[in-house]
Amino acid sequence: MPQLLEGQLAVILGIANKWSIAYSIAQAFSREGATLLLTYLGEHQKEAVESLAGEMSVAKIVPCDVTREDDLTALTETLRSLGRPLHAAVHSLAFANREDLTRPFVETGRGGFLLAQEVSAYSLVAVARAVAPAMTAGGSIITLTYGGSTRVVPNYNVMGVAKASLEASVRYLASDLGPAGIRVNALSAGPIKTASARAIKDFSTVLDAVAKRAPLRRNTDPGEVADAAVFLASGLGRGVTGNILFVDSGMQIMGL
Ligand code: 0WD
Repeated sequence: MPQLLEGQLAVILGIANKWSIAYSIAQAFSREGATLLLTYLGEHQKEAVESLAGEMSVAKIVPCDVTREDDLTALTETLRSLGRPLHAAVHSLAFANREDLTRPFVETGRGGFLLAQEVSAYSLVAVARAVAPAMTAGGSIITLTYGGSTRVVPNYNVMGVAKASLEASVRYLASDLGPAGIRVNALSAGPIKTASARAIKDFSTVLDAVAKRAPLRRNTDPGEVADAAVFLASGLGRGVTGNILFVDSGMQIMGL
């Protein structure tokens, strides 16, 4: 079988450990022939990302805290220094205070609200601005979202509002960057057991509900999300931009 991303360069933000959705995407991109630039958040994640990178084709591993403009400027510089066009960028990260994912949404303070927006939504705008100059032959920017953006999911709270903002940002970015041949899309994944997901109170009841009620009667495998990311990054997705693609066992169509 021909590799779908042969000869491509992709930057992947958001690998924290082997359970991260970004790690599954990195593995799928690598399987399809892409060379990767990986980023990590803070020294504590550096070692983990370096050891996970071992089995993949990785050009460079660099630090990037998306709340730091210096880090984003350095990312642009690193991409420039590689001297080849960037084809894809994966933004697979989010953050909210744990207390905002456990108490009623109405209790959300200003600081927690703004923090979730900054890290989980605004960062896509900042990352798009940082990587777009390297996408000289067009490209694909992919972010990760969740259906809690449009429907109330218990305890998702401030993150649901941030994901709504993220999804709207996808549409505005797609409109801005489309003329340069850069596509911007989101994958809306079903719930997956990762470190971030464990911060959400009673997350296992959400997993149970999906397994019982989703059309496919099972939860989402990160590999399924990764394969959809390959589609969006590859030429097969060339006509798709500004879209929210659900990879959630069909859960989003269900009323009750
Ligand atoms: O059920 C799930 N797990 C779903 C996740 C369902 C649908 C969507 N998603 C989304 C998440 O909201 C997120 O956008 O997928 C994306 C990836 O999440 P994940 O793979 O579930 O979580 P995780 O492995 O924890 O990766 C998120 C990482 C952070 O991990 P930590 O553990 O440090 O919070 O996001 C990164 C960090 O590596 N991150 C940052 N990266 C750069 N700068 C920042 C930051 N400021 N903050 C967090």
